[in-house]
Amino acid sequence: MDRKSSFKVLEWVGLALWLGACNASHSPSPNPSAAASERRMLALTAECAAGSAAGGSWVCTAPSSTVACEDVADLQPIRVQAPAGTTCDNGDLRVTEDVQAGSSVRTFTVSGESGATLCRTTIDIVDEAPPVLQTHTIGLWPPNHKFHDIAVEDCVTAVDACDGKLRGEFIWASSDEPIDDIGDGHHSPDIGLSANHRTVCVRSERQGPKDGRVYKLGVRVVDRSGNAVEGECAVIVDHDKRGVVGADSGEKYRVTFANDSDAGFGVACTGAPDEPPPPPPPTDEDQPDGGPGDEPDPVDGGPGPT
Ligand SMILES: [Ca+2]
Ligand SMILES: [Ca+2]
Repeated sequence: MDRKSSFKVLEWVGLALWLGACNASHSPSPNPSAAASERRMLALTAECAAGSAAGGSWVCTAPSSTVACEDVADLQPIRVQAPAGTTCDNGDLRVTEDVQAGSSVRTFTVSGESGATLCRTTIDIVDEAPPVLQTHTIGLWPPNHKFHDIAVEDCVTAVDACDGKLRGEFIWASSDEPIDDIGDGHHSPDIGLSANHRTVCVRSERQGPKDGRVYKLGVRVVDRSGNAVEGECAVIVDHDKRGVVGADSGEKYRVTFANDSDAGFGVACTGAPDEPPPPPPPTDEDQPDGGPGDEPDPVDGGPGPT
């Protein structure tokens, strides 16, 4: 009598969970360590099939030659047939999995109680669905004109049914206030991008006479099969802490990051001034004629600065 039992191949299917803290003072970013433990465990089983295998070898038959990642959990067991004269016992079957790097074809090996291989079968586990994004809202405070680094994982949480190695990058950023206008401290630029496109820096400031600043950051996340999804998150600088929260006043400008030559690429995100920039050096007109700092007056039409 067959003993009805099954043996599971435990497979960690990637749920890439990108969560991280940023340096915002009241960011609602979830706890990264808690999120990192959220993974879904899938199982594949092997069971003895009725009848004997043709020939003198054991035969393993996969429940399907191809399956989408999200359907792996619903797969039926691998069917195992023993050669004529041999008894298949569910209780003896062991299943192991071999994943070739760069391939979605998984080889499943069924072994007997002694560990000797009985047979193998393959399943092509395909990923045709892009990751799913959950976007976050990030708050910056105080509006002291400092840059804050925002990583892709601060901006979005990406989950993919198949893939634990997702690639994410920023593709654009925008602001609902001009770079330099009334009551904003006159610092510029306000948006920068790291060399690997995985961190954007935005300046924590807003115009005094307005209703708070809202940056938006565009991201693209791609899984190893090339399935891509785009999303955006908001970075908000409230006007004050007396109840005037940052309101989206509509996009005033946008910086795209498609090419290294785009505005915003390569802008240093560190060393932002805490105080307004120093006044320009005195010009010749500020010096008394013939005084120690006086330079000869330029000749109209002469060579300009090089
Ligand atoms: Ca500015
Ligand atoms: Ca606004």
